[in-house]
Amino acid sequence: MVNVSKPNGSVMKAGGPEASVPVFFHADQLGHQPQFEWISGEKILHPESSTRAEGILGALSEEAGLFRVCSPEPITDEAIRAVHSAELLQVYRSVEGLAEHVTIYPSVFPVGSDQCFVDPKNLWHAGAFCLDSGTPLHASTWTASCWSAACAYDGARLLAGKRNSLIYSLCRPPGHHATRDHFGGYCYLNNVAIAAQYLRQFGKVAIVDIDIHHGNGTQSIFYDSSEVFFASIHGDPVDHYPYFWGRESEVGIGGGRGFNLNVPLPKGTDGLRYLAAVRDRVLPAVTQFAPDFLLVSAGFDTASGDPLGTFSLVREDFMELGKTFGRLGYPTLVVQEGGYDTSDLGSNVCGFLLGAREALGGARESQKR
Ligand code: SP5
Ligand code: ZN
Repeated sequence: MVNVSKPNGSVMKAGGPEASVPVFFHADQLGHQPQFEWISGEKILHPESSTRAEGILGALSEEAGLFRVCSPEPITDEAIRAVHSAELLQVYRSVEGLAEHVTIYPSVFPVGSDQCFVDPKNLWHAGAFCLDSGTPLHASTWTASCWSAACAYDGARLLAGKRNSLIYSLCRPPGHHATRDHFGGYCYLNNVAIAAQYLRQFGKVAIVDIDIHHGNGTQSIFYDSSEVFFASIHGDPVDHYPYFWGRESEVGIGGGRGFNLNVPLPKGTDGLRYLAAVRDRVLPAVTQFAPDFLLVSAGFDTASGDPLGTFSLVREDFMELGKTFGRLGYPTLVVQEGGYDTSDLGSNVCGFLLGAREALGGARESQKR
């Protein structure tokens, strides 16, 4: 993978602006197929369908030669345990043996009791590890989640190897709502946090979360850290999931104070206002932190027409957003999060990545001069 032969026989250096963008994905991520969820008592078809990933793959494959799909290595327990508790992993493993027709929606939550008895092997206790009613457990959930995390982890390993300046991890199920010991928001393992934990041995890591939903899981995992900077730009939690987190006043704690930035935006935010907020509020904080690596927790549910969203970004906005991050010139790993309008998702992801690729190429050229 060091050198890539061009059709005309000349050789270009992999990782240069012309090289194809590695895309990490494994087919077993498709096995997790949540059927429905409840929102305010209403039963709806589950938005986090496996066709999301298929749509993204389809759109990327239409850009002849610009992307190449790579299968990740299986992820180790150790890499996952750098982020998650052994008890949470035990819950997932307990579900693995269930019959195909069984799906667990926890329904009893020991809220406010830190003294209660919790057995992670007893699935009646799964509510002790659960944030909401939209994140069901099925026998296939653990395998799919491990491959999803493996995509982020292998993306991080490749990024650290400095062979590529832009890598895309097609993670699904998503990850940014999962905390050290809770699943929720369709997320089981926090993919971007697992990548960040790996990369921090090589330098400072900035995570920018552009999903419309605040990345409460990622925030909580790095809340006391000054080595991992977390910025999230999202729908105001007053009327956007996850409701309880994402306010501007959440700035980090202890040594991590000042290393957490939340930028809530109102319902109906359009591309222009969104991009202005990124430019004026997110970028200055990221450049001041001066990371060695940039991880983008990339949700596309800010798109116009998204069934869960309230914003109205279009493909051109995502391309501009990609350019905005690419111009910073940091080695960049893009980790897939939400985005539920399956007709536009692939095109929006593609626009974002092409924008980032083009701008990173330009940034590298100007660094050489
Ligand atoms: C990864 C990710 O994007 N997770 C999102 C989880 C959101 N779950 C609850 C969504 C409730 C939204 N209700 C708004 C309905 C608008 N018609
Ligand atoms: Zn989201």
